[in-house]
Amino acid sequence: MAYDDSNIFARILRGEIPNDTVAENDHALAFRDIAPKAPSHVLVIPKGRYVAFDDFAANASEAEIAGFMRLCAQVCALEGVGLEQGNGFRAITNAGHDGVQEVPHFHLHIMGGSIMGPMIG
Ligand code: DGP
Repeated sequence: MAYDDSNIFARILRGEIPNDTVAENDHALAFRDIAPKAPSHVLVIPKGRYVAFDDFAANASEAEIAGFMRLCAQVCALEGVGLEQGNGFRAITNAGHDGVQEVPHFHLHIMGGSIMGPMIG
């Protein structure tokens, strides 16, 4: 699947749509999900044009991957995000049709603040 620059996260990255940013670095942006599924629900996205996890893992540079992962770690430790108590969290990514991915720009959901329900359902 080719990357589509009109997707909502591309528009957020271009500053066309407001977002509740919690952290940012050169390679990635972390912001609160508009429809949270947990008391704390943050999305981490690369700033590069990657459709889904497999595209990112295969094609992103080492610097982009490191930047993305470091921002994830920062989100989990950041005061005020709701995960910093150290009680754990769930990190998932949906990819493609079977993964029921709604937004075709790779993103990791980081959720916590309460005990998560079953994974499948
Ligand atoms: P999925 O592609 O299925 O992994 O889920 C996309 C997530 O993105 C979903 O939890 C809702 C969230 N979302 C969709 N549109 C917006 C938006 O405009 N702003 C924010 N912050 N989140 C959004």
